[in-house]
Amino acid sequence: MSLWKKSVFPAAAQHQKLDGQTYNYGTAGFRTKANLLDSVMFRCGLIAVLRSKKTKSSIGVMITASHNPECDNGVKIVEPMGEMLIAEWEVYATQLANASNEELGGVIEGIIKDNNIDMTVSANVIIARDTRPSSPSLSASVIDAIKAFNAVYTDYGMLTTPQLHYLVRCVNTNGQYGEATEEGYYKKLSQAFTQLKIQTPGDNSYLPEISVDGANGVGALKVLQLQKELKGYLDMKVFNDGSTGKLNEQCGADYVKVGQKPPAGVMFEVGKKYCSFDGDADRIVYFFKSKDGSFRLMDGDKIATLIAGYLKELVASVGLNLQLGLVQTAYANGSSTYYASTVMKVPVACAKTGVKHLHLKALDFDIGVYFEANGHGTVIFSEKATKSITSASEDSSLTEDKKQAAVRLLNLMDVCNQTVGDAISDMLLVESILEARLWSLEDWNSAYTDLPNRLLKVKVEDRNAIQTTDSERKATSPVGLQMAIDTTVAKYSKSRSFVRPSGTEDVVRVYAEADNQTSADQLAYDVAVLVHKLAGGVGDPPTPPMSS
Ligand code: NG1
Ligand code: ZN
Repeated sequence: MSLWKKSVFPAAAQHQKLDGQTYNYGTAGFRTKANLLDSVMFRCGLIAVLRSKKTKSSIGVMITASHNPECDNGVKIVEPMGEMLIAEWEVYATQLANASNEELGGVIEGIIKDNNIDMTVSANVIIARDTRPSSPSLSASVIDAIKAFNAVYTDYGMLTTPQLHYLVRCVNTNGQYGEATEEGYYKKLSQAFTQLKIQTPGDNSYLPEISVDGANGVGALKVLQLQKELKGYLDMKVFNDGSTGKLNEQCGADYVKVGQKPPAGVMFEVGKKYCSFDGDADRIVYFFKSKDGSFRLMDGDKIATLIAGYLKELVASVGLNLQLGLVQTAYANGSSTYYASTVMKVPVACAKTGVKHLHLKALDFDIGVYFEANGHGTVIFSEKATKSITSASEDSSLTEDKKQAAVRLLNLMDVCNQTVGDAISDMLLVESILEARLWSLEDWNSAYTDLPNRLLKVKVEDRNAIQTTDSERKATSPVGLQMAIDTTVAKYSKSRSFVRPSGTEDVVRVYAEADNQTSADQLAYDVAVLVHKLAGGVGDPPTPPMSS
């Protein structure tokens, strides 16, 4: 018997797979009710060790269910450079998660054989978790697996998802990306941010103050930590900090974006700046109260265009030959795509939902800005971009203006968390740009006006009955659905609609936009009815919009 079996089998016996449960490595890992996840966590611990042996690098495991309700939980595996687990290994993770204890040995052997893994190579796993009550015991299940494989691990306790991604990259680059500690993360971001502030002329109308909706999650705790470093530079007032409310309940980026309204627990006042994080602080949206009292949202699309526009200007003012591009998903508002490509003249690419897809597409550019409309995104700089920005910032033959612009780019690069979307880092990035531009949130928001839109969910028997192509913008199955959607869309002006199975919930999502809200609502409803009819809807058919 192989040596590992002697310790893995008895440990696995303590983490039996539940009968009748099927698990899928979805848009962002495994995610479901927390009480169904013990065996999945153990198996993810096994996968992390195997991946670590295969890559001969440290691998991350993050325990969180992001914006989902507190009773849910989940797990994501992080690659050596801080990216999401590669697709080929998602398949292995899924096989392992669905293997009974009897099948487990065979599946592990298969993975070892397929990948030629040398089991004598040492492995290292880095673990962190969010604030959910179920997270400590699920994290313990991951650790059981690592111990059973006799591998090394570091448990960082409670962190935001992007902090864990950052740490994995730091460890694997021997500190080149930053110091591999939580303090190192604050240090890197705050140093770059304060440098940018020092460079910006002092006497201006920028408001160095922001109210942060922490979604009652881990982001709230971490903003308070960062605040210590940014005293006198940015005043971050945290509400929904977890001291009373429940995680993601009536608060957080998803609640604000989907409901297009402010979160609970906020004193919503004119003239103030607000932002909302999600439960694991990898998403952010901004909002404010306009003078007429209405709610205004700056979502991921607005954040992306703000960042891309500013970076493009800086690159041009230094005179660098770097290709900057924007990556969005089909959920990006049509107005943002038009504004980016036609007004800002930034090339726009469309990727499938899920940051792993956006991240991959962003690698095609020297500077790739990627954002989901829901506020999940970041900027990545290629090696070429990093090198040319760094050397320009040190080039004494450049004019002072050009050099200053290069130094700004360098600092902005350090404010970005290049491993994954990061609410804290994105907030600092946005604040730096608003200050440099002397923009209020009203100024920023007026760049373009969103097309009215609606997002709906439809319950069906098997959501995978819906198959899509063209970055999820067209349905290829069930037969006839896309044709019916096209006919419906044609009835409305400036309209667009698409459907896809969610990767994190057992639903089909329907998106629609049109030139007015009534049409967008009606179109979404019409398409939801089509999905319910043609794709095996369960329960009552969708309810018509209020206005009709
Ligand atoms: P699914 O459930 O696959 O639509 C949702 C979001 C994604 C992404 C993931 C991970 C929408 C429409 N979908 O995915 O953008 O953020 O959750 O958290 O917002
Ligand atoms: Zn999240």
